[in-house]
Amino acid sequence: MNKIVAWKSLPEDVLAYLQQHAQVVQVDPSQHDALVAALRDADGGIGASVQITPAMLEGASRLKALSTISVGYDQFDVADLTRRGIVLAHTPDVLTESTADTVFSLILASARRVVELADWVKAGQWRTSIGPAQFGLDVQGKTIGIVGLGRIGGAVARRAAHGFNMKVLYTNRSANHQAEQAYGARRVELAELLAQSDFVCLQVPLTRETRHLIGAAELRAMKKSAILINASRGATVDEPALIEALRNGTIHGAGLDVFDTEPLPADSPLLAMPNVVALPHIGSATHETRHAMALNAAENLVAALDGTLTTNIVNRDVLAK
Ligand code: 8YV
Repeated sequence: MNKIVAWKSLPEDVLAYLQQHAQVVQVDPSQHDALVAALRDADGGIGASVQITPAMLEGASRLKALSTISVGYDQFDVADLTRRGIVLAHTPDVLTESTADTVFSLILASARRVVELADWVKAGQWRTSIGPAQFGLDVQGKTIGIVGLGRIGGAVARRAAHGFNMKVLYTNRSANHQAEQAYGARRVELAELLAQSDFVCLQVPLTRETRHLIGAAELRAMKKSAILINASRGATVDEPALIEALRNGTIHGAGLDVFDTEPLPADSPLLAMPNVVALPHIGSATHETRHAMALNAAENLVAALDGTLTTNIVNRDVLAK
């Protein structure tokens, strides 16, 4: 029977499903050495939120497949896995809509100051009828610039165009004809997107090319009234430059679900800024979606170990080896 290491706790039914197919060893991810030892002895692995480095896989000679409970796979060295002949599977699709909902809640919360004003009410500050000091910015009818129009970007574009009558600009490696037809999305260069958008929304995976894609110069290129939304990965933005831009009024505000360091350190200047909405990386975090992701990842892993997985493979070239 195959042996599987799980470094994230799994819903009961998903664990039971895996146990029908393999012996499952559950490891507390904070116990680094125990995880490395378990991987050394395993045929497959499933988990999320832990960096799996090449060094951790030295001696893991039986390992045939890893399955991440996420769409993002920046926690793996994909080229190294491919060299080792290890299949990497991920969970796109099942989290698209709930993550797009998170993006939209950041847009609305930042523009309409939902968190700040709800705290203000709870603090007993609402003593007379509100005035301009509590006003926010419109969302409907504005321009959204989506940097990276893949699955989640497309679901954000649909909400923006159909739900909020927004004009959609986007950048992407290739044209997204479906989004152009269905949502009137217009593909532009990053410079034009930054200059025109009221909301700049990052939807790119973290790669060498997208690391610090938004730095001081890009923030300066945005409208002073614009809001930056990031629910992709923290490192797509130069965080110190963003803090500076928010402090100086270079941009109006930011809605952030991801950060350089997570959990966000208690002394982060972002926490003291009224023009920042900060969430604890909840992109896909609903009961329904997290369950669907865990099940999807478990099914991916079982199929990968069987040699029957055809979808959700990150390093397809490993199959040619
Ligand atoms: C979670 C995510 O961080 O799917 C991703 O790439 O960022 C999130 O869904 C992760 O999956 C935690 O389980």
